[in-house]
Amino acid sequence: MSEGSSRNSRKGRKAGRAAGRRALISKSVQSAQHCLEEQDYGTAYAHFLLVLSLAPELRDDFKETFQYTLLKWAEELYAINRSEDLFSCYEQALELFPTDDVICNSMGEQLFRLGFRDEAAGYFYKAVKLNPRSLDAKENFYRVANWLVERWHFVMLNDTKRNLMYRKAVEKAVQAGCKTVLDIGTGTGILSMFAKKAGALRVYGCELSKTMYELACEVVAANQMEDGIKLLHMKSYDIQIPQNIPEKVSLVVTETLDAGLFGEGIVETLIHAWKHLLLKPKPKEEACGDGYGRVIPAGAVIYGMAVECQEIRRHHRVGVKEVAGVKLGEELQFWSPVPGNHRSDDVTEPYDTEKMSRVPGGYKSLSQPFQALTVDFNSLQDLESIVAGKSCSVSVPVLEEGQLDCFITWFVLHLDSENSLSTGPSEETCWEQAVFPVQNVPDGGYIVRPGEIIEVAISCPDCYLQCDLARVYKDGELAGGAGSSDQSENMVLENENELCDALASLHTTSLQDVARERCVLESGEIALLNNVLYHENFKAAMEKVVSSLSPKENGFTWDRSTASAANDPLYILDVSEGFSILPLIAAQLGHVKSYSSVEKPQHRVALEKLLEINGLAKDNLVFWLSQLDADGDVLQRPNLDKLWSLIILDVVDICGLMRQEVMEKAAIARCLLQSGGKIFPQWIIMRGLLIESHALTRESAVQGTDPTLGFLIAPSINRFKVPVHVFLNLSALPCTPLSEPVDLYKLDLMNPCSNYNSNTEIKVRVCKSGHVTAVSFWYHLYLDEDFSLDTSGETSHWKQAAFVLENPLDVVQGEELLLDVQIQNSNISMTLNRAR
Ligand code: 44T
Repeated sequence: MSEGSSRNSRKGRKAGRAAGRRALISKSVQSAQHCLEEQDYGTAYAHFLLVLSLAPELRDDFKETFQYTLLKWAEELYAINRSEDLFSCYEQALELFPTDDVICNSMGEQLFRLGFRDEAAGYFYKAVKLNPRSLDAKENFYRVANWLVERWHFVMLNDTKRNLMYRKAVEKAVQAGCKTVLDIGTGTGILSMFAKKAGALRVYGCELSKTMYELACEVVAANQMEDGIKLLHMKSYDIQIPQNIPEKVSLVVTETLDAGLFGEGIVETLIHAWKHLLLKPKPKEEACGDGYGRVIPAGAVIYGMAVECQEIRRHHRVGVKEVAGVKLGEELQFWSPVPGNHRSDDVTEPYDTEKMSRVPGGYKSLSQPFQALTVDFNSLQDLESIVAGKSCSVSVPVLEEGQLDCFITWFVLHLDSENSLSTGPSEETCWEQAVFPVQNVPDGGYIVRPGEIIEVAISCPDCYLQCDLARVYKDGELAGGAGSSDQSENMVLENENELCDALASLHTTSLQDVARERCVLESGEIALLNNVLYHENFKAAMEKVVSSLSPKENGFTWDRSTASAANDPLYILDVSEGFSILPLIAAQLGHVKSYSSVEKPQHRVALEKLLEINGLAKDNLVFWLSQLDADGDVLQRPNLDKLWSLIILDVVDICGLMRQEVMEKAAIARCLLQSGGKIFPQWIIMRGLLIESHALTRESAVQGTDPTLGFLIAPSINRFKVPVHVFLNLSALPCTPLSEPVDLYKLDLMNPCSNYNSNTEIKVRVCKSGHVTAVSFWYHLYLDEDFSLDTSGETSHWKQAAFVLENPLDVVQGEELLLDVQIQNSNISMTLNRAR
């Protein structure tokens, strides 16, 4: 058949169209590829879109090229702020490839960096579901999940005792006539559901977090209560009557509390609620509660206790005068960031929180618990006195001799007159305690003895609980606090008025001591400075590198070039995060030029002061970041004709996980080393062991419907569970070890060959029968064959981590198991299998 005649027949026309389509497709493919070569990603993207819409059969072939083009084009759109176009591109791409995890994950990343974190979480979650092996998507999902749903939700929902207590109190109030209920900070909606189930007529719940609000909607629907509970995505302060809720309520239930009681803003929240959202309070003389407003919890009593605790001490006070040959000196003082240095614009609380029962090394009570403060949540006047800065001082007799390291506080929450729960340190509770380290302690520590009285100053600046040492006295006289050389260092106050004045200024002014340089360090940085073993190991290993690289006195003949090389110092770079004195230790080795990458001006001043104290010349230490251009990379050669003798990388974060991009950094570092130069650590071994830990299990997911008293909450919130737990103190974690520690993984920073994206299956022998629920892990950092650091050691400033297994396994002693460990970037995944 000739071309001419076919064009006229129907079949011919169809064939012609098909040919035209083919031609268009192949032309577009050519254009797309040409544009790609020219890096014109926008046009390439448009061509590919056309091709893949016209020819679905090509989708598989072009998938990867298309993904690449999309990602590149999205980068450009992002750079020029065309975010709407950016998202349209992704939506188009997802229409072509609705089950593609890479596009889904990338969409999530774009949403995340534009601030749409909830939406991002949705796409990451979808990407993980589409491809459970995608470690990138998993890592992204876990990161946002941790952000969006705080981990304490799991612990609280698993606390049956707390749930029962709240249910009882709510039931009692509703039965007593409170028929309209507002749940402030509804979280997953559990308290609202208690109220509805108890027979409340109308229940409103407000929640300021978008993710939690959406979760609550899902939970309430899953329990078929959506008709009875109205949920609002708003802060209680913004609720308007009748716009948002039609009426004032007779009951407010809330658990917007933190370890320090007021830190979640309950005082301000309830003052507002009493003024705008609640019916009037019941007058005292009235017997019947009908028609009045009330709050659950009704009130609380805060208790405090004086405590000796070595673990808290080493995180809040530099207790050493010299570290690996570096004198710290009187002229320099290190401070921990709580509480005296708290600023009102800080987002964090002015206290630490700890589960005291899980502090490594334990603690010793130096006093009886004392009552620090009481608050009646049903009294507007009481609430307002707290905003007004309610303060008092309490005299506390010393019961046991010891170092006064901190005060801890907890509270007894009176839900109503019959139902209370305590967040105390020896209680079985999901709660932590608030910790107030005693500041500005003399060198030998502050020793208190039986017979002495500690005067504790309690106050509420900015509605945050605050607990300070005012003074210690004995028989009416000031006590020395043995070991204290300088009384003026302690805040000693003579009477109550003075106390209040001083408290008012305590949080703004520093003591008038000008001769001393002050440097505020994070608690992890203080623990690091206290870690003598760490610094001594570094010193010893650095000495070896220096001596191996320094030109020998005898040995070979001197010529001009070796002579000049001999005069050249060795260059050592420390790229530790945060404060580090390793460059000073290096500088003391002689013939070394040290480079520090500290960022904070305060840290720099402190290091300069230490140089002076230790009699080192200023030019021994270079502040590397100030030498680089604004966006200069830390890892570059010291100067054109020099390379580094040693680069110190900070590979493990104090949370207990490897930092991101360690291998990438090591790869660059290797290129910048002189021959014989080293990277510290040279290699890293990840160690781990099988454990049975119900505490970890309770922190990782809601355990069915039992703890939530029959309500279906677990399926919804458990979507946000994250298997890796960080910031653990393994030595104090309630758990049973079921195997010996084993090497899980080796990362060689000096010899990369075997490292990348390793998947390994490790044989582990069970040493005790039980139920393996998790694998705890930590790291050994090898500076060289002789000197290594253990991130789980007693003096470690690092915390440790654990991986909670998706499928726990019952095991018997002697059994051999296979642990599959996958590592990509800083993301870890583990599966435990029986040996085949
Ligand atoms: N921490 C306990 C906090 N909210 C508990 O968005 C104990 C911490 C804890 N919503 C370890 C262990 C524990 N209007 O979802 C949150 C929050 C919301 C509000 C609307 C308001 N005015 C507020 C104020 C807060 O309420 C929920 C609970 S607040 C914190 C509770 C297990 N670490």
